[in-house]
Amino acid sequence: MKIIQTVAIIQKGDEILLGMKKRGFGAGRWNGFGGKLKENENVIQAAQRELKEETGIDTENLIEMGIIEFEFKRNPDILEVHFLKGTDFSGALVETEEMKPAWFKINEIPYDSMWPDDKFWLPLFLEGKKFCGKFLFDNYNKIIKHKLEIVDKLQ
Ligand code: 6OG
Repeated sequence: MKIIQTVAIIQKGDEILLGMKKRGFGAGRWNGFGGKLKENENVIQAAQRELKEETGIDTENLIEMGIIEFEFKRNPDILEVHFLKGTDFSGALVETEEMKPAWFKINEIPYDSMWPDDKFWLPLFLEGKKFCGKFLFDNYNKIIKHKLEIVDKLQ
């Protein structure tokens, strides 16, 4: 089954907002905010809703920057993750049951405590480049193979 998910990252000047995932898939890793699409939701709507649920903030200007398909050996599901960037937000940032938010300087991103794919696509994302890719994981820590390309337009 293909499961569509979102990851939203706010970029303000030379800092980005990440959250430490406290439970569920990817717990113990810093990541952007997001989750699965609900029925009748598009990617932007799901990303806005998840960002609000996980941080308390609202954003109106999310832009889709990349799409990556993730496969995990011994797991038939494909995760199609859409990565979105926001540059503005309103409301108060709070810690929630799912995420502990923190701002990171772009040259101090905690890649060692993030999903291993992030060091490949996040630099492109930060430079404003759009990307598409596929990653195959052996387990949840090791990438066996990957393909990542810069594109003019996402499909
Ligand atoms: P829930 O299933 O807890 O949301 N996600 C990934 N994020 C990154 N950076 N790399 C990956 O590589 C990921 N796989 C999934 C999508 C899970 C959250 O984790 C993201 C969702 O925001 C494999 O609702």
